[in-house]
Parts: sequence; structure tokens; C-alpha cells
Amino acid sequence: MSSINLGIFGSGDLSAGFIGWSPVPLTVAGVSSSGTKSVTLKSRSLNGSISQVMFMAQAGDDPSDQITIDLGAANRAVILVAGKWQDGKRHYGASEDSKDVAVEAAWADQPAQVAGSLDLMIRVRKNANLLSDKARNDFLDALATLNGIQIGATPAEGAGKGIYVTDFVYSHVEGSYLNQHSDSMFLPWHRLYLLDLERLLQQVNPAVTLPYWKFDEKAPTLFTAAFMGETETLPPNTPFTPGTSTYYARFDAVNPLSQWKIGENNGIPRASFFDTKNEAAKGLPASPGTPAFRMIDQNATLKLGESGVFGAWVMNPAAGRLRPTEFARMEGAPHGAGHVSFNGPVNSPPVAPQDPIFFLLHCNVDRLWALWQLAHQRDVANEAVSYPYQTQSDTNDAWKVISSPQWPWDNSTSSPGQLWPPGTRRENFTPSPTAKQFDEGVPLLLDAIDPYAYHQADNYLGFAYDDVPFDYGRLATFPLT
Ligand SMILES: [Cu+2]
Repeated sequence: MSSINLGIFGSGDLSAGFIGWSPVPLTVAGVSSSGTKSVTLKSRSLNGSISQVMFMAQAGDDPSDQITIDLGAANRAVILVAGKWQDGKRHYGASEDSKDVAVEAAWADQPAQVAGSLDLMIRVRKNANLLSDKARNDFLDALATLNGIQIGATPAEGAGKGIYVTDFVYSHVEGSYLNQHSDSMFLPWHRLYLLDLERLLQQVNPAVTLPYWKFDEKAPTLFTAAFMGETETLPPNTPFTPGTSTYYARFDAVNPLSQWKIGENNGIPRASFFDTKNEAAKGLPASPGTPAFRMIDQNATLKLGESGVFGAWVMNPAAGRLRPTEFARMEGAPHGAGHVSFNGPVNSPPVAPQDPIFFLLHCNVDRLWALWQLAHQRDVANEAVSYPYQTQSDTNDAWKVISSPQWPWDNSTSSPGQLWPPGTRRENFTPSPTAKQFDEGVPLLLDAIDPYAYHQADNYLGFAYDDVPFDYGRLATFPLT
């Protein structure tokens, strides 16, 4: 029997096998002993999973569960494959924590004989409160490894001195006083920042994705000693203490976060202004001398951008400063409200990533942007409704223009102020075997606007959210390369 070789296009490693909701090219190749050129491909869920994939012969076709194609004279064809989004199902049909779905290929004249197969993981970002124990532990192990904590025999730099600290904690420090916040580039810059970390996590374990903390719902399995730490609830009228907390998150001894360090500092100072076991985050309650800063839920967040305009920051003469408009307002609530739902480093931008809950919070912020983009089709980078600063005349800061290369990956030639992060995040955006490589390792802001690659197949960034499906109504614009 002659075999059929299958590979995800764009990957040097044919077994890489990680996809999301976006259609990506699947290479099918082989020579049949019978002379047939016709191959049938179908999806098979593995190990009791519900995951399935779908096929399209070319862009614009309706996706189907099974497809028969002709390999032609080249004995090779390239079609499209994508994870099958299943509304209402667990993780919307995404893989739980491993490769749990296979593409099976058979020569059409011997349909019962599997001549080739490729195991895949529909690897998307999932609700942290719903992760399997394995997905949770894989994430924690990978995160701790990047912090220099020894997991098994993994060599590391030493707890508190890993790349998580030298690059991610400090690059937020250096830039946060300048331009990463309080303007419309907040969302695209942080999307790149999250993706860089996620790709590093995937170098440790390719099955890992960043989970999101859906902060407008209670997340009792997230704030546990087995995951991101049991968190003390602050009594009413507790003062807001920027960057510090007298309480620390509590962890099981087997949880690698129990060894968390930043530099020489042990542990994660954190206490919450809400009951993490029974409530959603509420933001900062009013206390003597401090007004409330309230959380808003997902529907209210999406309504901030009801007009379908991303929104610039414009001068408000009464306030004497720039204020956000339209969807850009979400940087305040829910984003800022998420941060100030705690005392501890996470409530203060210059030090917030010291507490890794930062990345789960920001993953949800990014997800809300992705949901809004889907609702309004706001993924065309050169439209001002997708991102307001299209040319230098739109902003006083060159760094915020859509075509601008981004710090710290740009060898620090752009704003802010030629700063050098202490680590390696310059000219060194983490590569991915199955998604876009940035030219010379330097992403531009515009690279962040269309991660599902509706407009350019080679813009696919290799991440997706479980509840943000690919919009097949627009597949006709997706070119096959
Ligand atoms: Cu933030």
C-alpha cells in the first residue's frame, strides 16, 4: 500500500500539527500503486475527544467534514484545513490539552484503508476557569520554567532570573511610563507582547496557550492553590496600595508558582477587593478619599465600541488632557478596573507583570478586542475605524503610527526614547513553526490588527480564542498561497 504524506503548510516540521479556527494550508502528497490520483480526507476525533477539523479545496469554498481531491500530475495538492468551531460545546470544540483529532487520508479506490494520517491539536486560548488539570499544569510548568524555576531536569537561569523577568517584567517597566498605555496603541502593542510570551511558552511545551481570566464572571477554580493562588479578600474600606500588598497569594507546594520569584523577592503579593471564590471582579470599591473604579461586563465593554469605531484619544479641554473615545475607552474599564480589583503589583502598571495573573487578565482584554473586531469586521489595518493612527499627522508620536516597528523588538530604534530592555527582546520576537515570522524579528503595529488572517494568509499569527470563531462569510477574501 502506498502511503499519503500530510503536512501543515508553512512548517518545516510536518508533525508540528497545531492549528486554530483560521483555515491554514494542508499539503497532501503521494503516489498510488493503483494509479489513482484521488484522495479522500476526513476528520477523526481521538481518545474520546469532540474535536473535529474541516476541509476546503480552496478559499471561498464551504468547509466540509470530508473532502475528495485530485493530486494531479504533481502527485501533490494543497488544500485548507481548520478546526471545527462547535457552538455550545466545551471549549467550542477546541482541543483540551493535546493532539486529539486526526486527519485521515485514503486513496479513493480503497476508502477503508487509511493510507496517511496527521494528528492535530486545535490549539486556542481557553477560559482559565475551565481548563483541564493537565492544561493547567502544563501552563504553570511552562510559565515557571520561563521564570527560571526548575521543573524536573529543565535547565534554567535560577528562580527570579529567567527570561520572564529579564524581558517581560522589565520591558513593561521601561515602556509603561511612556507609551504602552493611555493611548490607542495600548491594545495592539499588548497583543504582540502576549503573543511573544505565548510563543516562548510553546517552546517549552507546544500544547500550551495563554488562558484568559474572564474577569466579569466568577472564576473559583482559577484562584486556587493549585492554579493562580488562593487570594485573601480585603475587608471593606481597605485602602488601595499601589504596587504592594501585605497578603500573599497561597499555593500548594507542588504548584511551581509556590517558588515564584522576581529578582530576589519571593512570592506574589496579592489580595482582592472581591471574593474570588464567589464573585466576579468588581474593580476598586469607593473608600474614604478614593472614588470607585468599577468593572464593566463583556456586553457593556462591546457597547463602548457600538459605533464600530476603534477610537483615538483626543484632547478634552475641560480635563486638560487626552481622553479615549469609542472602543479605546475599554483601557479604563474593564481593563484598568481588572487591575485595581487587587492590592499588589498587579494594580500598578510599572510592576504589574511581576504577578503572572497579569497575562491572564490581559489575555481577556485582548479577547474582548478580538470579539469586537469580529462583530464589526475591524481587522483591516489600513482603515482608521480599525486603528486610528494611520499616518504621522494623526498622532504626535511616531511609535503609534500603524506602520511603525515596535519596541522592544526593534533594536530600540523607535520611541520610547531609545530604551534598552535588560533582556533579549530586541530583534528577537519569538519565532513560530506554524505562523507568521516577523521580518527581521520585528513586528509592526499593523501586524497585530488581523491575527486570523482574513486579508493576508501570511499574516496568520497562530493564536485564536475559543469563543471567537473564524467568520466564513468572509473567506472569499482569504487568499491561498
Ligand atoms: Cu493591563
